[in-house]
Formats: sequence, C-alpha cells, structure tokens
Amino acid sequence: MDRYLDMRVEVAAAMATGRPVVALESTVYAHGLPYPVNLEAAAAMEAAVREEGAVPATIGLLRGRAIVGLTSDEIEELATSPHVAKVSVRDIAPVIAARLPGATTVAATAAIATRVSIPVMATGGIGGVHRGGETSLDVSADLHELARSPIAVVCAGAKSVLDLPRTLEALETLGVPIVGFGTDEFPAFYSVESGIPLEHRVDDPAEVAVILEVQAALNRAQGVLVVQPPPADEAIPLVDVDEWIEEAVDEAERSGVVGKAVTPFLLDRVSRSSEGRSVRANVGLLESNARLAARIAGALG
Ligand code: PSU
Ligand code: MN
Repeated sequence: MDRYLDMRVEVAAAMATGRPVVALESTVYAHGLPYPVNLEAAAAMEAAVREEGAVPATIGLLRGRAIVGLTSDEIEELATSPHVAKVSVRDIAPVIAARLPGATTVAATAAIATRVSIPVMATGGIGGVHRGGETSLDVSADLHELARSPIAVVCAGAKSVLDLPRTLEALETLGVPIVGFGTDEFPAFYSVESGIPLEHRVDDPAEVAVILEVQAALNRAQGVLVVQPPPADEAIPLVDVDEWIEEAVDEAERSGVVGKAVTPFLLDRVSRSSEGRSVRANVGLLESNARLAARIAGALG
C-alpha cells in the first residue's frame, strides 16, 4: 500500500467490501501483560472480533513498516522478543526509520488506524493523567491523540493506576465525548465502580454508531471514548485494587521509575500483589472490549 505502511490483504479486502474491521493495539501484549497470558489475550481478542463477524486488524511496527493486520506469528514476535519498543505517537517515525520492532500504544494505534480509515478500536484501559501528574506532567499521549483521531476507542475506562478525576478533566478540556455502554459510571479498569458518574449512556451498539456519524457529520476531530465495565465475574472491588496501587506508586517513586516505563511497572506490581487476579481481570476485559468493538463496527454499516 505504501513504502512505510502495510495493510494486509484480509483487512484491505474487508475495508473494500464494507465488512466491519476492528483495530487492536499491541503494547498491551508486549508491555502490559506477562507471557504466556499476553498470547492468550491476543488470541481471545482476535477470536472475539471474528465471532462477531468482524475482521481484526492488530497494529504494530516491524521491518520498517507500520503493519495493519499482524499475523499471529508476528504478534508472537512482538509479544516475546526482549527488545520491542513501546511506541507512542512520537516514536512511530523513528522506530520505522530504524526498522526496529515496535508495539503500538492506544495513541499510536489510533493514529495508524485513522490513517487507514478504520473507525473502531479496542483496548483494555487507556492511558491518562498519572497520580502526581500535576507536578510530573506525566499525561499519556493517548488523551491528546483521542482529541485528533476520529475513532471509537472501546475500553474499561482508564487504568486505575492513574488519577481518574484528572484524566476525565483532561478529556473534557480536549473535547472528547465519553459514553458509558450499559453503565452510568466511569469504570476503573479492573473495577466496575469508580464513584465517578457519566453524563452519557447507551445500551446498544447502534447508538454508538449514530454518535460516530454525528461526530463525522459535524467534522469533529475527536474520537469517542466508549467505556464498559470489566466482566462482573473477574472484576475486583476498587477498595482492594487501591491498596495495591498505592504500594506500587510508592515503589515506582522510590525506584525512580519515570516516563514510558511507569505504566508497565505499575501493572506488573499490581499483578504480583493481586496474585494474578488483576491479570485475569485484564484478559477478561480485553476480550469483552474486543467483542463490543466488533459489534459497534458491525452497526456502522
Ligand atoms: N490497556 C491494558 N494494558 C496496557 C495498555 C492498555 O489493559 O498495557 C497500554 C496501552 O497501550 C496504553 C498504554 O496506550 O498502556 C499507556 O501507556 P502510557 O501511560 O505510558 O501512555
Ligand atoms: Mn507517561
């Protein structure tokens, strides 16, 4: 398709014939989940998308190109190689130019998916304003990219290792609509509850499709954040998670972890403290988000 952009045949054919396509990120596999759960999550997300009649388009960087529709071997390569870059938007061009392997974050995935006109993507939880972000200025590029990529991002809210109220303030300032799917409350990633009410709720994928149509008709630059709670049987009460997160955040500070290493560090610490419960919740919510993304893609027609 392009010297630096490779849309794979199955995805291109689906796009050409109007079949629904769902973009999936790869950082969650390379940097967010341990092996071999990362591969299980990847397989579960792709299977969920297919079960709903859509085509998965997992995005990542390999051999000097942005690939839209990684094969399972390529996903495995990104999920298991030790030196895979965590690629946010600012890293896309340098990593492609250096022909290095790179796993794309929500921001980078949204940017590439938008470039090839894929209207829906799924992830676990987006990045946001970190706790202490008002002084560190650690605010995920996911938020800014959502403000300029007209795509629906289906997630379980923002990762609860973050400062959720400030994350929502930032999204408001950036003009990004947030829609609860089957919920009136912003979910807190591993937890159903955050205590933060939402203003907009839908209960049918067709309603999300209409919201995307309105955004497009009015030429809005922003995407739409579609949030749904994690599956009830795997969700963890926020009071439990909060304790682990506070320990993890303290440890990150003491160990001098900064920049893009912060999120993977916190997720890893929470996984240990929870004895794997957080990882199970993470995989469960990834799969259910992929499924909902496929249903929304289908409703877009
Ligand atoms: N969702 C998950 N696990 C993850 C991520 C999302 O369930 O690891 C990744 C996404 O790729 C997201 C990134 O874009 O974490 C945010 O990183 P940062 O805070 O450094 O922007
Ligand atoms: Mn950051």
